[in-house]
Amino acid sequence: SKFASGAVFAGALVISATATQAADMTLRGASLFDESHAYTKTLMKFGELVNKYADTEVTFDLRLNSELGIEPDYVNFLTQGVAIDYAIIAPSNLARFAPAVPLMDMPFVFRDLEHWNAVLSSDVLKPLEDELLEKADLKIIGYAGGGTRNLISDKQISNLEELKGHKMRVMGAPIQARIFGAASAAPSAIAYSEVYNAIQTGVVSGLENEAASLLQYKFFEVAPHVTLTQHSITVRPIVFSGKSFAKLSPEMQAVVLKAGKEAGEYGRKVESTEDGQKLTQMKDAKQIEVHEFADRDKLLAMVIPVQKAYAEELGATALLDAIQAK
Ligand code: MAV
Repeated sequence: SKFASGAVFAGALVISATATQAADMTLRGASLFDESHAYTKTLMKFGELVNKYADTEVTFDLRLNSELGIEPDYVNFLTQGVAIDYAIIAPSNLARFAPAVPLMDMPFVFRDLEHWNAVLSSDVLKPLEDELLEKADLKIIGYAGGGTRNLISDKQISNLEELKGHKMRVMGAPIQARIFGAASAAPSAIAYSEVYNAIQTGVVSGLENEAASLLQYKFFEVAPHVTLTQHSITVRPIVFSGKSFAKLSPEMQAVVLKAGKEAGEYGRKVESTEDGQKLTQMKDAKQIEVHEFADRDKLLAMVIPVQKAYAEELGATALLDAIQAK
């Protein structure tokens, strides 16, 4: 399997000090991908920036390629303060702890890259950050992302008729299934690490994902059709364990916050630039066939009432309005 199962080991943040020597610190992180993915580049940049701003040397132990499992595993680790200190977690993977957080990556919430950037550069998401800190003891220290999520399927889908009843994997947040259900597909929540096999064995006919992740996990081997629904622009919160954060000195806390914010900005530039290039690369290599989607406006009209209902259920209507007003 391409994914390791989530190994559990305790004690991530390690601080040792002797009488003669300043504290020497190690921070451990986890990534789903290798160094070529903007996801990992963001986390590596975070480490670099911490060392640029800190007075003492920090050792970064970043575990790549799902060595420590997938994002739902990372969430468990971070909230308990074991195994790792920081990671990137898709908002939809935070639903279990903070149900309103998946408003951040709800399909069709952003009009375009400019809107997405305006939201992530503002403090409009602050109420969601507060909810996450309060309910899960997780601190969002920056926002990366910027890949566009499209449909990836084992058959051609170019219009609503072809989308009808399409069995597709979605992320575990209930809003993801509701949106794609409203769009007339047949969504089911499956762990990211199981998706390739689920398509290969015919459990589902596809998923939705960004170009960089499609390339890295070679989903095109089992699902070579990409449909440009452009339903999401990826939001990647850089999440720090509240338990680990509390152990840092006030100076180091300030450094972590500054480095997280800047690493997020860096990651956004990298991923939004690489996204189109990676799609073209796979197209040129004949690994994928790219299709336009004819009925995007109709799709939008079908899902907007679901977005509104979801926000209302969570008492987050004002927040959704504020996001849309950006
Ligand atoms: C993508 O590869 C990433 O955005 C990652 O954060 C998600 O967990 C994953 O998709 C997914 O769809 O579960």
